[in-house]
Order: sequence, then C-alpha cells, then structure tokens
Amino acid sequence: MKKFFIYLISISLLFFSCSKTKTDSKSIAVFVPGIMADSPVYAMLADGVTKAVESFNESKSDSEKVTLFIFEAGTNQAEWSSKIIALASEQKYDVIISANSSLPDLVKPITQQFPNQKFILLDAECEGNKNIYTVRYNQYQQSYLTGYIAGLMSKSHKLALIAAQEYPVMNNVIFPYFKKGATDAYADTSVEFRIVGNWYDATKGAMIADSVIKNGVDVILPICGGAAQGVIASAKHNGIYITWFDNNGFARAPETIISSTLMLQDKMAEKITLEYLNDQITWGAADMVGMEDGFIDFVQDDSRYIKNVPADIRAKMADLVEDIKQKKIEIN
Ligand code: RBF
Repeated sequence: MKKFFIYLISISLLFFSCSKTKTDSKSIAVFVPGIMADSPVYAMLADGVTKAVESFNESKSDSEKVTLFIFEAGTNQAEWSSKIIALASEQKYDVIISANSSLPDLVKPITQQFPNQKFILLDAECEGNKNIYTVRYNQYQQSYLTGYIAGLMSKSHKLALIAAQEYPVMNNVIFPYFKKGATDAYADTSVEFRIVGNWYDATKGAMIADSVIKNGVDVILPICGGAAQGVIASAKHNGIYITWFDNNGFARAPETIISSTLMLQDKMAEKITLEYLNDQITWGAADMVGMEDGFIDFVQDDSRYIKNVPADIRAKMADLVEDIKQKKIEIN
C-alpha cells in the first residue's frame, strides 16, 4: 500500500512538473530561410523576435521565461522543407516564426501532420489555416517608390533590376511596380530584368551589373542578398547609382546608393511576437500592411540622401510619399 502511494505521488509530481513547464513558459523557434549575413530581411526577422522575447522576459520569473531558438536553414532551398519538418517534429516549439513568400506551400502540409504546431509567417500570404498567421507588406508601394526615384535620377533612362531568382512576388509585384514607378516618373524609361541564380554569388552579381552598365543602364535595383555586394562594387567602379531595398543601405556605398525604401520587418517581427506571447494572434488571418501603417517607408532624412539627390527630386519624392500615406494615390 505504502509503495502504491509513493508511486502515485511520484506519477502526479511528474505529471504536474511536465504540465507546468508546458503551460508556464512558451518556446519559440525562428526559421531563417537562408542565411542572415547580407540578407537584411532575415537579420530584421531575428532581431525583432529577439527584442520581443527579451522585453517579455524582463518582468518574468525564471520558470515563466520564454525560450528562443534561431535556426538558419541555409541557401539550399531544396533542404528547407525537410528542415522545417524536422523542427516541427521536435514538438518543442509552441510557434515557429519565419519570413518568406514561398513558405506557406511548405508549411501547410506540416500543419496536417502536427496539428498543434503554430506558424507565424511574415512577408507571406496564407488565409484560412487555423495554425498559420501571415502578414505581408505592401510591396506595390515599396517597389513603385523605388522605381519612381530611379526614374527621376536616371540620365540615360535605362534601369535594371538584378534579382537573385524569379518568384511570384518578384514577377507579379516587385518588378512590374518598379517599372511602373520608373515610367510614371519619366515615360520613356526602359527597365532590364536580370537573374543571378542564387542569393550569394557576388562575382556573378558584378558581372551582370557590368554588362547592363555597358548597355547604358545608370541606375540598378539589386534584390539578390549577398550577390548585391558585387552589384554595388560594379556600380561604384562605373560611377552609376543603386536604389536600395528593404533596409537603410546608404552606409554600404554612401556616394553610390541614392535611396533606401524600407520594409520594417524588425518592427513587425517584434510586434507580432509580443502579440503571440499575449495570446492576441488571429489564427487563420492574412494581413497586409503598408506606408499608412508605418511598415513601408522611404528614407528622406539621411544626410547621404540629401547630399546625393537634388532638392527638386527630393521635393517630388516627398510629395509622392505624402500622397501615398494620405491615400491620395493608390498604387495598386
Ligand atoms: N532575400 C534575401 O535578402 N536573402 C535571401 O536569401 C532570400 N531568399 C529568398 C528565397 C525565396 C525562395 C524567396 C521567394 C525570396 C527570397 N528572398 C531573399 C527575398 C525576400 O523574401 C524579399 O522578397 C526581398 O528581400 C524583397 O523584399
């Protein structure tokens, strides 16, 4: 009998200790679909989640503290699916947070296999799955603004977008709206579209930049991760301009970079992580945020912008930014 009671007590202690760790503190994994170095979108994702977890933990006891694991999946996209399945199958993380428009297709089947696994996907769209929340940015606005300044600054009226690869958001939003902004700024502008083939090859980035510059291009938008280093080097060497996307890029080449159109993923990652930790996520929803919400912006107060861009062009950009923010102009 005594033995039985001891057994009962130890079983219940085990039960309560297990359920305690599960209910008291949450565990978050960040899945980086690529590498953080030279990919501002991913560095912003990790920074934002880390900031939220740190501030949430400040007022918490040790047993209530949220744990955070940041996992870089690497540049081989063929491995992403098995890597995210492996993360979910650990059943250790209450939520997996990531950012990339290709992820909903990888994640949807996982939610059937692991119905308790939640996912928050930024820079992505997936509506109606109760395990997934997505929010994307208004990249119509971001691309249009970038095209507009490129169109105003070009003397040859020849631009290029150098992309790492083709993907639906690139083909349907970023490239066409970059072009639309450029031709709205100056109707007779042409825009070349070139592909590196990966997100890291700076030598190839430089080769492509050299070749479009030979064709007369004098403003380039690189969206190619680490390969952009090569595009910048070529632009610098050839004395042409770069328009920068996603974060403030002026420091990379102060006299070559003429603009930075921001996607504030760090701010979104922080906000959404805090909402998750406070049980405020609407699972199954797919949101979009833009300039009017403060998640897309065009940098106007940087000294390098003021130095590189003539006052009349800055005035035109200021008007455009204001019109979009006030919803006087709808880009799409
Ligand atoms: N952006 C990066 O900066 N680095 C990357 O390694 C990277 N890999 C991507 C892979 C895929 C399959 C897709 C669809 C997009 C990738 N992006 C990457 C682009 C990123 O999600 C976003 O579209 C651009 O940064 C423009 O905001």
